[in-house]
Amino acid sequence: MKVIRSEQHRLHFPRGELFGGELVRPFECPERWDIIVDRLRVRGYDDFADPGELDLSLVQRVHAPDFIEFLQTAWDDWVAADYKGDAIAMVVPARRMRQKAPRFIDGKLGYYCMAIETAITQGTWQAARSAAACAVTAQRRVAEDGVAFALCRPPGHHAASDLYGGYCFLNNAAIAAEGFIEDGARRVAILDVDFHHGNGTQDIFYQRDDVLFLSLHGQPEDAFPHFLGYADETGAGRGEGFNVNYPMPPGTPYAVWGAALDDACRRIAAYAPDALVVSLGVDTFENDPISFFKLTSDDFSRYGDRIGRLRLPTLFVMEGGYAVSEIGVNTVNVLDAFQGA
Ligand code: OKP
Ligand code: ZN
Repeated sequence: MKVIRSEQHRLHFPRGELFGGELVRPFECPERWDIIVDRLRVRGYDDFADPGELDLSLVQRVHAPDFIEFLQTAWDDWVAADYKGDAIAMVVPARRMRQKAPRFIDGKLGYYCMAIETAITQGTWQAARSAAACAVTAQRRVAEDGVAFALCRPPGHHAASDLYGGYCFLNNAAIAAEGFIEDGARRVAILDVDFHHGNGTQDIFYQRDDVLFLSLHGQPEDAFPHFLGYADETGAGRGEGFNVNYPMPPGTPYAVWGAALDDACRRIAAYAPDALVVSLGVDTFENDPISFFKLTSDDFSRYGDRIGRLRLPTLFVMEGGYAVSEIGVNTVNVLDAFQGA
């Protein structure tokens, strides 16, 4: 299986993440990427490549022009305001406030932000672009090989058309789905197995019937992103019935999670998509420091096999996973079992 990855991910690593009222070392750290690469090599993956130049027209199909412009200029605006730290949003347009992008950077950050733990740094835009480029380059590879892995960092599934946050800036999986459609796919399914609800991906395709979105995640009552991901969010307009959420409670074991995955796989099979995008987060792991499901490392093999039995052209796009020492084993267990199915 071809692996598309870029060293440019290192350009994004904020000094701190706002967590529990403290600035802590970000959970979403460069070592995550290194440990996945190491494990891939151990397991015999040797077909690594850099992404090609990012096709901005695909990004524009997913993200609003003003949002793209904001991501490109936010750091320079922040520096021009003479701030010394990383760019962090502080004030957001909450209920009954005007939803209008202001001129000053503090206001812009809040306008485009869905969760303020996520800082923008000097290299954030370039790193986010490289991750999206990995997704698109890997997507094009699926036509030849039937499968590919985009080792994206930063992740993407919380990013909506005009929102960043939850460690995400550009929605890599959504951009890749648009790539499949541009290449002739009539239907694409996106299966989001990250612990967190893929609010950005859901929102981007909510009104569409050519992209089926399914997400297994910690229930919003208890889990980030808190304000989306309920089971009654089923799509709107032509998209009614093409959004499927499986919110699950704290302590969920594989017996329950795997049953939800099986239901999701049956729905995907019934939809008969031309391609499948898997938003692959491994923060469902029992020892993940910020999540509450109880999957074991062997469970990642179990579900990789289930996805493999769909026999669909499949693109894996890396999302979350914060148990850094086990992130490689868990991620590659999915890929190995997929290939062995
Ligand atoms: C990104 B991805 C938990 C705080 C959560 C943000 C989590 C972003 C997850 N107490 N902070 O979906 O893995
Ligand atoms: Zn996650």
